[in-house]
Amino acid sequence: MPHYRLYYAPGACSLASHIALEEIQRAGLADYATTRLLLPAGDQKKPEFLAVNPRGHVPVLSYRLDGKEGLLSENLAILRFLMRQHPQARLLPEAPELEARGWEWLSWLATDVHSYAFMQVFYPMRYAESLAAQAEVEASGRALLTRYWADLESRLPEQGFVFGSGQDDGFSVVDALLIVFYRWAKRYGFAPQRNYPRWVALSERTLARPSVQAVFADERINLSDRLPPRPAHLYQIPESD
Ligand SMILES: N[C@@H](CCC(=O)N[C@@H](CS)C(=O)NCC(=O)O)C(=O)O
Repeated sequence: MPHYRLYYAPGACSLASHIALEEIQRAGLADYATTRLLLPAGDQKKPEFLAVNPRGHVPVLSYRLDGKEGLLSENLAILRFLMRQHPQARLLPEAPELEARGWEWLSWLATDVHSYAFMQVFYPMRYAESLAAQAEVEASGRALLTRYWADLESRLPEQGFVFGSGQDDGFSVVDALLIVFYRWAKRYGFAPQRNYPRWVALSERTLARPSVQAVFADERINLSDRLPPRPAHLYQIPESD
């Protein structure tokens, strides 16, 4: 049986790959172990992890294929690899148009929502030097996210998962990635429960799923745990001489 190892950080974007692996394991298709990194402690910049991923990011998947060990980074690449290796896990619909719709969701979430908007909120010190400029960067990220949440809400179904109908319940990696952002939105004060009833209902369905409950328990996270301190010490701009 295939065996994987996922390098993850609690509640990070790696949560989606973690849920995908748990779905695969529960379907009896492979098993996996995990290595936990704590981002606020700077584990991702330590030499032992940089040897695994020199970019210093989670997730990373370690796998064995045709007798060779491999390492794969980038959340979407990992999800794609797992889908190809385990089509029976039905991590996305097979029909070309629906599959493309799934990638439309995944790429928007990974690029616009995560890398473009949330990064401004998480790490304004990477974009600007003075505290006032950093506050503007953070406000820009928040304004973008507020627009994105309205867009997201307008595209979600009233019932079921994003691909909610079909012969099984339609749970997919789109729902797995969406729960990452729902948790972040709650923790960063966007109060989805006030404005986005479809997103709240979808997230509740996702959270009730046994694989998701198991992964939340394993990562020791919930929807309202404390925000990590800003790891400013990792990203200080060098003093000029
Ligand atoms: N492009 C990467 C981004 C991964 C990423 O930003 N991971 C974050 C956690 S959500 C991380 O490891 N951050 C550590 C850091 O930036 O120091 C992917 O999609 O996998």
